[in-house]
Amino acid sequence: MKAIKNCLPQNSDSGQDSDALRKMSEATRRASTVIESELKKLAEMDMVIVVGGMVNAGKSTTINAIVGFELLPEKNIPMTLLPTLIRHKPRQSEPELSIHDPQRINELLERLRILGSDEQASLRSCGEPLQRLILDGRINRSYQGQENVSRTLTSLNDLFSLSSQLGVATPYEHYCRIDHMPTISVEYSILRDQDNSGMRGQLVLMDTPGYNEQRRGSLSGIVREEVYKQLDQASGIIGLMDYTQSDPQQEDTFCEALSRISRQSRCNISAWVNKWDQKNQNSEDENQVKSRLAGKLDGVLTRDNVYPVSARNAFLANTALRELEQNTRLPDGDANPWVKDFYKATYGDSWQRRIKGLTAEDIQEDAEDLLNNSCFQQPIKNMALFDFRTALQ
Ligand SMILES: Nc1nc2c(ncn2[C@@H]2O[C@H](COP(=O)(O)OP(=O)(O)OP(=O)(O)O)[C@@H](O)[C@H]2O)c(=O)[nH]1
Ligand SMILES: [Mg+2]
Repeated sequence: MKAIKNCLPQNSDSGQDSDALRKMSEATRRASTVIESELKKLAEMDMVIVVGGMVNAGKSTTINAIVGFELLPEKNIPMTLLPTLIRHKPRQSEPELSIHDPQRINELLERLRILGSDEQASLRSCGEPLQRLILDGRINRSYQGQENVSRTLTSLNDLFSLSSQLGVATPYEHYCRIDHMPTISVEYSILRDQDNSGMRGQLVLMDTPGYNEQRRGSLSGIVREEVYKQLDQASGIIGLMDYTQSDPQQEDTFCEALSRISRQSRCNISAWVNKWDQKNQNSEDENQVKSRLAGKLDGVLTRDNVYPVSARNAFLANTALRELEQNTRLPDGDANPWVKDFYKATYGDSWQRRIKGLTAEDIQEDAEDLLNNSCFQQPIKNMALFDFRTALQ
């Protein structure tokens, strides 16, 4: 606008008029190029949905389930330390991991290599991939394929955890900035058959460390602060609750955090109650869970935004369905432990006897049942609808 005002005609002389008009049309062209590029940026803007919750709630498993690949490290011990972005890229079947400024991590590896003999002993007790990385490896700018991506992320998380315990300075804060986080691009298997033409941006999920993550050493105390201050850039938050968590205070603490966030930001919040496969006749039913959480999160969400889910079964089913679609059979169970877990979740403890004679079509049908029973599809549908249709309104 300023550019246009500055070249408005100052007097009525005709030579000067045509000169002024030429300048004006030039300024208008420049202004419209700027507007066009801003609109393009808006249209391509990422829609970030943060998956948050306490340690071990199943945050990484939830994202692996959506993606249909075992990409993010998940274990029954505190695992995720580095927040990680997973971007849905239609038609990209091979996951690709990008690491921002890898030289900062390579400098950390150098610092570990010159530690004294006591610390070197702790290095020898860590997992083999990390030991090899510390001994003579380096981190690259990008990694392709499920195995490389998963191994690299596990090593990176272990590297930051070990460095923190040894009191070695890490570039942790740098990697907590949303534009510096390790980022995986891949097509989410759960959105594969969706019509993407109406999308106004790219859907991105953020895996986070547990809200109560407290690793000893140089990172203790800063993890939560660094990660949660990124939330003002989120379009939505999935608050993951652990159905099997027996300490109600854990849930209260995270609900208070969600209430605080909801007062500060306008983002859409839903609560997913994970590990629903552990429900039995004596435990809380769906109605009770919804009422309890909607009560605790009054003003943040309603009963309709509380979803009991089994991320583990959704992960197993989605991964099996993707394999069956691509290779018409499941891979060897000895080399791929998830396959045995899938059979066990689908056919029970006597799975070895029950899978004899089953065709690929039978297994596909049973995997679809497992996915339906994981109750995962409804919240996914709502999340995608919210994200693509309303985030920019
Ligand atoms: N039974 C059952 N176990 C689950 C489910 N989802 C995750 N788990 C298990 O819970 C444990 C923790 O899962 P993760 O996905 O690593 O949890 P997280 O919240 O990412 O944990 P941190 O990164 O350490 O904070 C693993 O042993 C998972 O296999 C589920 O739906 N049902
Ligand atoms: Mg995790």
